[in-house]
Amino acid sequence: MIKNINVRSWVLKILENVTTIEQMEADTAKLKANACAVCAETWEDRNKNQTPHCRFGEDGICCKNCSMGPCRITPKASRGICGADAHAIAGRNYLRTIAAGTSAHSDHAREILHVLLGSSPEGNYRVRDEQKLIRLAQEWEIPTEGRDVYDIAHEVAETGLHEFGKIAGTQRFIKRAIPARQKVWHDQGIEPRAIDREIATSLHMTHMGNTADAEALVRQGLRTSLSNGWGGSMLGTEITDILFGTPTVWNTEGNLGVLEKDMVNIVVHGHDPAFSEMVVTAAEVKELVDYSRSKGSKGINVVGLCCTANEIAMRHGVRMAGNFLQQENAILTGAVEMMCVDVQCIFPSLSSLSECFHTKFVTSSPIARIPGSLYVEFKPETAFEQAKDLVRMAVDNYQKREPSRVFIPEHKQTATVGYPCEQIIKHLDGVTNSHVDEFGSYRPAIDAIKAGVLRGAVAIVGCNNPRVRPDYSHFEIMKELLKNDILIVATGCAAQVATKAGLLQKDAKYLCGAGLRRVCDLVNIPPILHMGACVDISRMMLLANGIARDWGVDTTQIPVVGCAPEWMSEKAVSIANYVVSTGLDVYLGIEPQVKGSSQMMELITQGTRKITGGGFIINKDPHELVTNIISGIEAKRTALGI
Ligand code: SF4
Ligand code: MSK
Repeated sequence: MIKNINVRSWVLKILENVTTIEQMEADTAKLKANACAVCAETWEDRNKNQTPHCRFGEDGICCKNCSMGPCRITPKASRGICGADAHAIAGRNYLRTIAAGTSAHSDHAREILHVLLGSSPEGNYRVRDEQKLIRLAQEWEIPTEGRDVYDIAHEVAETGLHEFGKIAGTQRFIKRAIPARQKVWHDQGIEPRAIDREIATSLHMTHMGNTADAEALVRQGLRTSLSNGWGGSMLGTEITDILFGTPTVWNTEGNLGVLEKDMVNIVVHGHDPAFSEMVVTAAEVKELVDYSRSKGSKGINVVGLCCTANEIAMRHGVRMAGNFLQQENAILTGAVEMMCVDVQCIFPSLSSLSECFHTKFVTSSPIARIPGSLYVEFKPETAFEQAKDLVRMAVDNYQKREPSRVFIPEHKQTATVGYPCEQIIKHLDGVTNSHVDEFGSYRPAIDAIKAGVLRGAVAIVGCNNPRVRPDYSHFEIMKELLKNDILIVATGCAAQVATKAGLLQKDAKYLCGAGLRRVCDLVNIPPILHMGACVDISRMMLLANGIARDWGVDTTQIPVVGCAPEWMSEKAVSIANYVVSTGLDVYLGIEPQVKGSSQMMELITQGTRKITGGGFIINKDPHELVTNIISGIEAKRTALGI
């Protein structure tokens, strides 16, 4: 009884400490006033101007794949000029989306591989996780005995780069999957070949005059997505760990309150840590810190946004300013001296918005050129010098800040981040000492699931999206899952919602059911495990694979599912497809743009189940979606007889 009273008072305390969506919205509204004061527009204004959205685009039934078109499917015109019907057009558009998402993650990985190829003990980029390098080299049968670390690193990089254009064979990482999964991929003809080949094949299949069969397009989508999840993204994650260290647990903070009134604020935004790591390191150089003090500031404050925030938070504890739809808000505080971006999820509007303030907006990659930005092409050989120049420029900009325009919302929350598979294993190992081999074991977690202490796990991933109330779906779904003893692993902007709300604190266990709370206590973890950036969803695939392996069943049987309540990017469509290909169901809060084809809707929700065992469940209402998730998990449990 006394215990229950304690828990209740803790729940009240935690609920008081959680930052609510209403509070986040109030901050945004105040920042919007800052925008109005300088006549700047934001995504809210542009969203209004774009509403209502084009129905043909929404339904995926507009084709502009040749110049006889664009062709749109209407009740009067059931086929395009070439004869393609709604199913062909929606299927082709869908496959192109997957190919684009795959290219983004994979090209990011290619860049990182080139950084590893150029790494040296005296250069800007060094090997930080030798053990992981050696393990990967051994996995790829690259000799390691008696060799210099950098010789091994360069051979690993070259071997990784071959995964993009190999003439024959399939992706090396698919051998990591449990045999049952490998068999599914083989039997269904969706084993991913070279990454570039899958992308090119997808574009070729969707060229005018090629595939018009929806199922064939969906199958190629699964295959292409696998070249991402078990190819490009997995390469990106592994090589990033080798270069910058495998993430460990850090305590940090999140939300716009991490910007400092009396410091030089630099925001790093995007995805490629090769850039942000250098900026973080440069900002710690004593000479630059002293220089910032000579300009009247109290020092240099580097914070992250979007997935870059996740990358540097879990490797350095750097604080996180927020997620995707918060990128303009950061500039609207009037307190950002510089925003440095690399690739993906960057609003081109940041450049004109920065002009309304003193903010320097710096682009750094030929992949993301934005008019009006200061373009400093980042090169591995000169990266550190370039980063120092940028930091100095930001410091010089500090005195141009207009104090009357500064409004930094107070809200920020503490967060415990950095749970890649290695950390999850280490924590589980600490409880039962069940470390069975070099990859460890998930048996303690499986035992908890079998006993019903934990009902299952959900990987919550993805962006936020003005089509729904930003952050709200994430927040509602997370709270409900925790209450129902369902562990959450999170990446990307979804993880940032948890950060902003305060759900990544260990004390968030008081919002959980008794079972999950007990697990959190025993294992000493928060109930939502931060696993990294969107490229790190490959870590989640290895987690699901490891659980299935240690359980002795196929991935499609375990009570583990994916959920993207507010996704928006092409990368997200590719991700959702590789999660389904891995055998897991994916619960979506935003409809994929294929509604205009009954065949495509059937294929993505039911058809893929016959191919991989997984499929989409789509529900725009977050409360209904979470009910769907819980019933899905319970159904898997029943099928397993637990
Ligand atoms: Fe129209 Fe066919 Fe050309 Fe598409 S490929 S634009 S449906 S004619
Ligand atoms: S940054 S892809 S908005 S998660 Fe990876 Fe966030 Fe989605 Fe971009």
